[in-house]
Amino acid sequence: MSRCLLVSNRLPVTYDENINNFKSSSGGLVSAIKGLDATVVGCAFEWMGILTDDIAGELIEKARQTPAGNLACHPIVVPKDLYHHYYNEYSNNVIWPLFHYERSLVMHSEKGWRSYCQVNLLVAEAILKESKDGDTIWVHDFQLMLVPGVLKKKNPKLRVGFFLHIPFPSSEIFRELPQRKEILQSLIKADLLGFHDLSYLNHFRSSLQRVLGENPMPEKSLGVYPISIDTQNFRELSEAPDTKAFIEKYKANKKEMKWILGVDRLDYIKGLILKLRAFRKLLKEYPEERGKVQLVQIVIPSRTEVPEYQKLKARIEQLVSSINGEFGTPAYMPISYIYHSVSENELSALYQLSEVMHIGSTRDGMNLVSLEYVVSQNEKYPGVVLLSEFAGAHSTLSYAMSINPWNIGETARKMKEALHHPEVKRRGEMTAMKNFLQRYNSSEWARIFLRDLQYTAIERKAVVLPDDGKFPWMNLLSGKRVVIFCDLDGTLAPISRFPSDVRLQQNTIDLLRQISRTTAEFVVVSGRDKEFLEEQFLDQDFTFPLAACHGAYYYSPFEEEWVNLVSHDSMKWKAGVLDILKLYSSRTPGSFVEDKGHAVTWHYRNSPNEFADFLANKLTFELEESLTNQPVQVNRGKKVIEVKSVNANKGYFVEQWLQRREYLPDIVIAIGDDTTDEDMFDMLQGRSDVKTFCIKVGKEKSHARYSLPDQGRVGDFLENLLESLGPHENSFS
Ligand code: GDG
Repeated sequence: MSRCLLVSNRLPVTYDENINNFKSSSGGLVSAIKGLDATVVGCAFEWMGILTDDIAGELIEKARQTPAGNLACHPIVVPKDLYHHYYNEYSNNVIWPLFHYERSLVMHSEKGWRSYCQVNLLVAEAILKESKDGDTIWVHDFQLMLVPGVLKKKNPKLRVGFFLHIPFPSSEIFRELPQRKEILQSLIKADLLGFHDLSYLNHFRSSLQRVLGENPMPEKSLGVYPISIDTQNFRELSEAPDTKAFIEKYKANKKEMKWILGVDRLDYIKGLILKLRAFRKLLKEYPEERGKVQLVQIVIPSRTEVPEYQKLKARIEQLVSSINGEFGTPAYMPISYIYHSVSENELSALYQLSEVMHIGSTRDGMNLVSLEYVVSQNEKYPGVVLLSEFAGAHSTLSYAMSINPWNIGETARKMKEALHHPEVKRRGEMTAMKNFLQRYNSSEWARIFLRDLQYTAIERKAVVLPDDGKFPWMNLLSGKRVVIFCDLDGTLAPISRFPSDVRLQQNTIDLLRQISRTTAEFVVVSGRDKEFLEEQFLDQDFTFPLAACHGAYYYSPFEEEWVNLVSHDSMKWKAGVLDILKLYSSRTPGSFVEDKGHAVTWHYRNSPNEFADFLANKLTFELEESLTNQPVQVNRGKKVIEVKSVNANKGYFVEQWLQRREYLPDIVIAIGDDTTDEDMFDMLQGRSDVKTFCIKVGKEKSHARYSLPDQGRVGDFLENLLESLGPHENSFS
């Protein structure tokens, strides 16, 4: 089993003076990782994190020997003073507020930034020292954003993944960061960069475009992986005798009172003031609820030495006492305010006893509390989740009741609605969410991330077509079931100034005719529309299966008709996008818009360079902002910007094509010149059940393991391919 080094700011253990030793600590990331099942994920995990040098040397050794759960720990020792500047002055005073859209709380500091650089360097050096060949490095969160850059610079062979646990803000906010370039230039070095939500990924892409002027990250190096929880553990916890004891104890006092529960770390992003105001509004506007509902708010102390947090605590406590004063009676206290953490059994009991869980974060990377509440619910009498639409969990918990925490009146109305939500609806909604979390737990989250990381290419030089036009592996082809997926523009036919001028040349047609007579199956996979492919291929005296619009349409020579592989519903975005592209096209001389059915493209090859590039940057940004959460991909190719349905993807098409076959071929060859062909290469090179050879035409960066220097060598390659396929009349039926 390979080793995966998890790296985060802190180790998942904290020093406890009473026992003079370390014990397992809690927190979002820790809860998620502790639940990972190594056998499911397929990796043996070890954890690296910082300990400050004020902890005696002997204790540091103890930390090393104290596994967190079953994970070995490797402390990285950092001077306490340096840690303070890195953690408090930069991570918490700059990145945290800025990334959570709290610009007024950002406190820039030169020293903070210098310390951030220094600590990130120390962490990266410790990783380099600890890691061995074949290890995977998985770096976590906003405190360590410079680590991927240093690691890849010093050892490009290391496989490095990075996961951001907090939101990535809109580029409008991000570009205010003085160190925006340094941060982006490091993050793009990761082999895989993961976010909780698609909107964060889109913001990141637009930031690359706006700040660096380009998006150098291959599509497969970016991904959305909403974190989950250790579902099984929470299920077991809900049945544990200690939890039952808490339930019995509280039930006796609670009686008929309904509880709205809040569990939040003391932080301005958690929207605590807004929540209290909404609760006050509930009691004011709906007097019939007074005496019947109580807000049970647990606030976990956090960053207690920071003045901003002290001020927030004071404001919360003032508001709590004012509401209790206004609506309380000797027999009724509207808000039960608890300012300390509770045991996991007590937490589980509170989840089970509360009719409503309220998460009112103004911004929250994900929010695990909402997921924990769902899996702790009783099947027969479940509660309701009121969930801020600004929490990443909003995309996962599709049946939660959405709130905009800034709208106090509406939130109060939703609180009322949630308190009286019919039982049968609650049951259906909660079961659907629970079932999802049963399958998609924290192990699944890590497994998917690490699987994708496994398949991201590690810098390796492609093998260039030798002078004799024959790759050595072509000797393997004779007598085998071979399938060839081949692109058209820039591969079978040279690129032309006007796309409509592109034509197959006579020598290529001759070669294709001969290939069509071999036992190999040749499939043309193009971004072009159906009509164009028909013109090029259907009047020939040979026929091939054709895939148009990146695989959205498929033509089978046996059926002699086109099949639409993408559903109508997933194309609702198209009309709006066409309007935007036309607006850009009308002000850019020499450019035009092409409607390809499942994709729309803006071409600006013949436009004044600088102006068109400038508009292309703007357009990419506008599209990514407006298409957040739509099932589309925005791609920048060679002087084209294309928006296409995610299902109209060459990789997806090839995968479906192989899946529909009764037998897998022995060998699959894919060849193409464009960025859209990378999807095909990535998909194929990630498969272990079939031998694949992917060939990039051109010198640009690619994941393909083989390359032809330019389109001019394609003929040469096809000739040798033909020869290597061997006797023509063979049959495998
Ligand atoms: C960051 C991001 C993202 C809380 N109080 C008690 C207690 N907890 C546990 C909860 C939960 C965890 O702490 C809190 O996780 P959250 O996700 O809600 O929030 P952050 O700590 O801010 O985490 C966040 C997360 O990273 C993971 O990516 O979701 O958006 O900000 O597990 O159960 N546990 C116990 N007693 C308490 O009083 N035992």
